[in-house]
Amino acid sequence: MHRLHRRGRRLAVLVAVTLTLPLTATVSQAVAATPAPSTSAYALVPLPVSQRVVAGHGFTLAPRTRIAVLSKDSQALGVGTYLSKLLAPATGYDLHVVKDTRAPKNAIVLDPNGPKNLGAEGYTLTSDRNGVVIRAHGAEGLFRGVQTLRQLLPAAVESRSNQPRTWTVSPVQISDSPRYEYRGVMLDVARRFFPVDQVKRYIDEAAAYKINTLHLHLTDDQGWRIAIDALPDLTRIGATTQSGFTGGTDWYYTAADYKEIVAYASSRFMTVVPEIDGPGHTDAALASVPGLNCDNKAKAPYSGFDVGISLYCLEDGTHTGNVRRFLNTVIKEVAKLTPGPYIHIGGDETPQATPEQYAAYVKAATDATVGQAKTVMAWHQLGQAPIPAGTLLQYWGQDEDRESIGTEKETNSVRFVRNGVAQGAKFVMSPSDHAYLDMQYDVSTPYGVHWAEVGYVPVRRSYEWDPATVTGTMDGTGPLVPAKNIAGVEAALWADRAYEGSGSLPTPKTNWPVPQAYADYMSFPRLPAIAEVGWSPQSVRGWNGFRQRLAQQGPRWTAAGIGYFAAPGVPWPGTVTTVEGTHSIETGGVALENAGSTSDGSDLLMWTPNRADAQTWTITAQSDDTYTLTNKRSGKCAEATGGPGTAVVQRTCNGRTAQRWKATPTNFDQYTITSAGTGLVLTATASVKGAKATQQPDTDTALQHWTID
Ligand code: TNX
Repeated sequence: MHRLHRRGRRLAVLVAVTLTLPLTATVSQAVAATPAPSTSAYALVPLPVSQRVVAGHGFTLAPRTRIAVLSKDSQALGVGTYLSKLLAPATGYDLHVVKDTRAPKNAIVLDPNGPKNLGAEGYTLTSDRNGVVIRAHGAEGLFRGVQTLRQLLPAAVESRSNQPRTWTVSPVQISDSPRYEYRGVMLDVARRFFPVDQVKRYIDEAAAYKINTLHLHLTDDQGWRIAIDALPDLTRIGATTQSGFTGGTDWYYTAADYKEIVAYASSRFMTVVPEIDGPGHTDAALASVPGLNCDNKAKAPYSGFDVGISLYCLEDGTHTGNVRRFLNTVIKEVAKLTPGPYIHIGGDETPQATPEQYAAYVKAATDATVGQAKTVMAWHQLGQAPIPAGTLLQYWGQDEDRESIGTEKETNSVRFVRNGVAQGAKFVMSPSDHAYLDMQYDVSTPYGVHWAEVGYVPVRRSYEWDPATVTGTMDGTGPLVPAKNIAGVEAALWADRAYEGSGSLPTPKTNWPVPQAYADYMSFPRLPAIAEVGWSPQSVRGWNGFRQRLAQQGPRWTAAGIGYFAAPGVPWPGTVTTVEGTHSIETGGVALENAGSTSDGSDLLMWTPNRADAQTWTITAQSDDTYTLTNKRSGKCAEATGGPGTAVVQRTCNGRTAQRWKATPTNFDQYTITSAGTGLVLTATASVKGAKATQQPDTDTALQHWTID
């Protein structure tokens, strides 16, 4: 695991905090202080619609505890078996799964005969000293409820080795169902091949957070990863490359491999969506099938790092016919192996295609898909062309697109989305500046790109967005996609640059993690954040609560062997934040910076957090219990003079009172930062990039509460 102990954090020797203790508002401010018992809620992710913490001891598992399934349904029984196997390694218990007609006491009861209004995935869970009952309308809801049950047990339950201890399920009454029916994650197995066992492991990791769809990006310039019987060259040639690698012989899924993935996903109530990308992102196909090229010559297999480099030949009737036949063959075979309703036909980034060529691709690919009785899914660009009603478009725009809405410079994304809506498309939201898991968290993290306008996607950014407004103007009004057209959310883990230092091209010395290590680090904690965006009602979500709950997931990931990023701003158990040291100083999702200026007297302002030097502050204790704040980029100190509303500036450090600040803890690991000179507190004027950093009287408002991480 990388950087568990970050700069500015110290590992404290602490009494082990019982991880299933109900959270309190102040759990982690000084972890050293014993968290006051509270009855608010358990640290569940995603947050359930409602939970009531019940007094008493909860249900303690015993080796002879039974898992009683109130049904003969094989899927419901399968959930029982799944639960038994899940609990076996850490507990050492072999809990028996029994069919029952009435709920026994002292058991874990799985009842799939709950009312229909629970929906396919809703469930209720009650736990007290007499047992646990999960009730749902069918097996799928039971499975979701079992994921909640896991989090009501001690974190050690996630360990794959025996952990002798008592296993008590926290006492609670939960009633829960998802906000959106589609909650997906995409793996880019085309740029970086994930062997079957690593895909399965990722399925388990995602299922724990109630993700229900696995989108496999199976084809791209750098590789074709699914064997097609009728076109063996697609894998014989097209699978020999990856982004950064050549010479592979088995970098693809055979039909049997793919079936194994689909079956495994299905056993976790997860639907597989296969993506056959086109008409761009097709070098691997163009290298394998000569007739897809205008000159009928196979291209060279590609193992580089660029996007937008390839296009099926759609310039004349003969070649368009070739593309049609090719897609019919491929999509027919893929559809046969895929029980789920969707085939994803890509459609992204085709700079060289004319509108006519693009439309010809869309016609060929949608005909082939509909011909196999599948629903078309595609990136939002597909909205520019005629599409079948009910097509599911995947929105990957960003704030830049939203800013352009209604202006003369509306982006193509905005136009394509609007056109898609007009054609009756439904949408899955994957805004690249929130939901792209390949984005670097901040300048300090080893992997990832930062092409999206804001550049970096810290955990908070992956959490703080709303699918209902993410296609609206920046104030959230007038979304392009109406609420009824939104099917859900998807996190996307691209892998075209899955190596350390991916801001630039790799060198022979570059460190390449194994795919699952890259996936773990980029997905945790951001995948659980997006899972909650898709599951929990917007009205119950909030960053301060989330980061407290998220922190309690850390020990679960450690127990499960997930190499996560112990992101700053999350009060991970066993760490305390110290004011002294090198920090990012943030409020409202934006960070204090000097805009890169090195001049005396320049204003400080707020910007999207990235931990670059301009946002890095060395906080140094002075003899009078105050601190100076020195900017790493300029070497200058934060200074306050004047009255309320005056901008806080930077100036050459001089040790005077105007450059001294007091830090006073408030709730949730936050501080008010008060000028020793003016007595006013550091205040951001808004939680948007570019907002001013001023000083104001202390009114205890949110933008006067700062994290120092
Ligand atoms: C854009 S957004 C892509 C991918 C890249 C990714 C890198 C979209 C549909 N396509 O081809 O891997 O950016 O972040």
